[in-house]
Amino acid sequence: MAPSEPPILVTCGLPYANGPCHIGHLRTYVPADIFVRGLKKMGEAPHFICGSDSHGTPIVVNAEERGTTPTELVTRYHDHFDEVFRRMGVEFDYFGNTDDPSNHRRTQAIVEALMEEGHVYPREIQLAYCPSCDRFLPDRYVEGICPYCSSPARGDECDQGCGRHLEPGEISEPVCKVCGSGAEYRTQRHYFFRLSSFSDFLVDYLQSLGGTTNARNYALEWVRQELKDWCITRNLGWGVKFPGSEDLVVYVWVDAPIGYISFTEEWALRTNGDWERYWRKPSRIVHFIGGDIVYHHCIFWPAMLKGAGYTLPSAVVASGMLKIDNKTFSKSRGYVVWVIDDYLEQGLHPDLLRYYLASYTSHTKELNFSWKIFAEKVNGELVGALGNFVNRAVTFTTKNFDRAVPAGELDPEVMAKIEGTVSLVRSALEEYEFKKLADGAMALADFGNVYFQGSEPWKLAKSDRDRCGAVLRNCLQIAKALAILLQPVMPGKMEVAWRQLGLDGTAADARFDDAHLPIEAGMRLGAPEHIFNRIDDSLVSKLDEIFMERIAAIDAKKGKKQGEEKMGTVKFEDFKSLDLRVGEVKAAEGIKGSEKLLRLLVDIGSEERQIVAGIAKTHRPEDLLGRRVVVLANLEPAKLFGVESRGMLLAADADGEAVLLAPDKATPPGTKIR
Ligand code: B3M
Ligand code: ZN
Repeated sequence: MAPSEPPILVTCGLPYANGPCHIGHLRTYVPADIFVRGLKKMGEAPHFICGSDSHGTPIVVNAEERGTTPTELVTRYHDHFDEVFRRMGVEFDYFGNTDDPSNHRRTQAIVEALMEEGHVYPREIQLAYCPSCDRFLPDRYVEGICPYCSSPARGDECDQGCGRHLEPGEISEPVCKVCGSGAEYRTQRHYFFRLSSFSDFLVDYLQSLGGTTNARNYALEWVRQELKDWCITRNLGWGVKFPGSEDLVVYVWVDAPIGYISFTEEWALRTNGDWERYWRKPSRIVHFIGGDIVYHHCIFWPAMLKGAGYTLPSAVVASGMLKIDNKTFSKSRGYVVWVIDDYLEQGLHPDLLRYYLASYTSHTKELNFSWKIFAEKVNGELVGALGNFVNRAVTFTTKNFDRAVPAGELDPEVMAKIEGTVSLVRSALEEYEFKKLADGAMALADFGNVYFQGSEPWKLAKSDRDRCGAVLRNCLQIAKALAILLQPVMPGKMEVAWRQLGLDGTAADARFDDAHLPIEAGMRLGAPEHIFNRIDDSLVSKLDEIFMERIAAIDAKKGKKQGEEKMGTVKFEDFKSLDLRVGEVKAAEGIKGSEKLLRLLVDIGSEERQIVAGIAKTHRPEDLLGRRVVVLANLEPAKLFGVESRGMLLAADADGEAVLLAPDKATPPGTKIR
């Protein structure tokens, strides 16, 4: 393929190599991958670059807490992200690491260039210093109060209040995060980037910046206010050494975006490519990022590039936020879906999630993820509309035309619909509107279903075989167009469709313009098979349960902490109101869809009670038969997984493992406990 002019480079915000990949990450990476695949379908030859962000204090703090080294930690998560991207079909041309020597070299070269041009200067500043640890406290090593809004804040950002980036020395009432002592301010020499002198340049630059309006507009608002010079050094051993200094490294937000350049160099080295075509000469650079790092990409980064004489990005595409079950995404509160454990390892196909992420809402709006909506989208849209249409076309042709594409005219109406969809998809990609792309293609699938249904080929098969053949050829043409148009979103599944249609080559290699190339009459189809499978209710329950359990475990931990802090006394009367009895387990079985719960029948003297107990992970049903247990018999009834539970077994909670209580010698069922 002839290289595009100007050459196109697409990048994704670099994941911190500091923890596992969750769906929030994919909200940026999947659309970027769709964009790149879409460009290829338009005949462009983009390159797609990303890598791990390996520096910064959170990584050092995390490594210390785990008793490991930053290098070890970073390597582990680098490999993890690399694996996730491969498995999710996010195909970078190069996935680098900001701790690689090439990034150290490129960062130092850029900082030196900025110094030579007078854009970097030293200044004495007051910095938080911990007397008992005997060290300066950069960024995450210090906590305190936000000077702007008085919320509790971290050293580098007001994470719980106004969300501002905090410069070193700004935080009030600093406390050392390592030992908890109050920190003091001490003077130290640091280096500043003269951001204030880039205001006029940035106003001009941002006005013509492509990408999504959210990025451009926020950035313009900031630039129109006052820009402060930016401290670009830190007292830390981990990072890129600041040129000419022994004890300073550059701030992580300097060397992280420079990764985009050094990864391009690494890619060029391996492929005989030319990195300067992208970064030293006119090119089209498109950055996909999360909506929370617009400031860094639209203000710091272009100013640095301008100051050091590199090519400026042409577009910044910022994704909207993610919600889980309509709650704000939060790892610490359990509102998170981990890509490997919660999704891929549950046997779910990557393309289903890719489709969800592309089609749920506009790229810049808030996306809500829940397993229920996931199942609805898969069952209704992918199985019900798309899969069903392709399957009907292929199966019907197989049965009635011996698996060969029938002859017959292609309907002008069908061809116009296909052409209209192709141009819609192209403009969707130009606008970074992936929902528009997915919806447009799905509307073509709906059109196909209506066309098939309305033409009644099952009747024509008997009454007018030629017309029947023509209808099917039109349907197969639509199916081919769908496979091409949706390949960027669902690359794996659309190859399955492609093979069934018996087409040459791959859906990946086909261009959008091939969508209206007539499908050849007489061509043999592949064997029909369902492209998508229904997600059944029990799977949804199971996935939901994993999620709910995580939240419950976190809440329980918090509750336990609080409980331990203020466990008051109860009156004997209150204790006596509990109907506690010895019981005997008469029957036990699992509950469909739940990994944790067992349904038990327990003899409590007066009757046999149905009780649902969360002990499936620790107890096999057959081992419970005949066992004596302690039952709380007057607990309010509750329904769990649709099964009524009337009572509760008492168990010790040994770090989440249930240890059942039992009388210490033979005691008849129903015996009261006092
Ligand atoms: N590592 C991740 C984030 O803040 C950060 C991105 C760097 S991009 C150069 O979302
Ligand atoms: Zn604040």
